[in-house]
Amino acid sequence: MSDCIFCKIVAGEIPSRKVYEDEDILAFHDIKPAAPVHFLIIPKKHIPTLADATEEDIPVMGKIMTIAGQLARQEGCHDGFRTIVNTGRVGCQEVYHVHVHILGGDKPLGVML
Ligand code: IU
Repeated sequence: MSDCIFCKIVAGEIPSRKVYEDEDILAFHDIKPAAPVHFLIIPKKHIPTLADATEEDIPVMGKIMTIAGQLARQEGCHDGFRTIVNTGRVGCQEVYHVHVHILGGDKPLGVML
């Protein structure tokens, strides 16, 4: 989608600090980190919210969830992390391109985002 900021990050039109990339997904550091480790994992395909994901998105959404632990460890989360997906107005979603927040650090993280 042309006016989607995360699509622009995927296209390389806006720079990001990449954590991981393959043909289906991109992971990059959040510009306003809410924890010592805070990055986002997104599908390259524009899916506005988790509520818009369909059966055809099962492989990419599954990939995001199954690579999360590997990327979190790679970024220094050796004793767990939080995984957050904000969805829609009530879910306080700000960017309408589905993304999984990965948050971690040394100390347990309270309720956030
Ligand atoms: P939310 O789940 O939609 O509420 O969170 C969007 C996140 O995207 C938020 O943590 C922002 O700091 C982050 N973000 C970003 O990393 N890069 C950007 O260019 C923009 C938002 I706009």
